[in-house]
Amino acid sequence: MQFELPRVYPLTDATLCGLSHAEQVRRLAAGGASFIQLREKRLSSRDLFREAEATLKVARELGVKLIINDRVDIALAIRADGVHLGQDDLTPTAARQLLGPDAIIGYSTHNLAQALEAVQLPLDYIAFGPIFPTGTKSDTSPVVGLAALKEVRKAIDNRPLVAIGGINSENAADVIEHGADSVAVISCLLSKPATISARTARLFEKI
Ligand code: 3NM
Repeated sequence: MQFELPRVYPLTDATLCGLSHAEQVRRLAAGGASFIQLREKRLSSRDLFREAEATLKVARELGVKLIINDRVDIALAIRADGVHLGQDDLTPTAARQLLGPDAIIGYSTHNLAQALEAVQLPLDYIAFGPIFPTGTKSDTSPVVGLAALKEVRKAIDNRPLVAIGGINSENAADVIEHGADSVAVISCLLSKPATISARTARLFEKI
């Protein structure tokens, strides 16, 4: 479970930008992204499997690590680099058993108690959010804010910490200052498809 989180961790969103996940990976990688999460909640398992397979092919060509949101079965079937799990998904322990020691496994937490619990789990990174209000996810937990992020940083020691929710090029440096190793972002990179690569590069420059 040794890997270095890049400062910028983009998640794909086909509804928001209207592009295939594979094309999003191309554009994000052109801006410098090397670690990307495929996040897709609308498709049937069959269609998601096909999309994910096509996306992984592009990711491999570009040297990008690809993580699948929620779906351990899809990650396993396509041999993705790992999975990102929410509080209601298969447990990290079960996912680790299925995916093995080399898979990258991340886990969403939304309060200090969940983050502390996560320290005991076989994870590669802990995500915490939403840091700020976000319009991208409708069923988010309450906004946690920067002070809580700082508290989580202290509580989880040097565990890799990803901040998510409402992060953009204006507030990202502040988020890093409050203890995040990486910022996970959707709308600040994908809301305008023509500028995905440029926005990604700009976010890297900011942090
Ligand atoms: N998870 P944006 S917030 C997917 O708090 C997701 O766990 C969150 O999108 C959490 O960068 C969020 O556009 C949405 O705000 C992030």
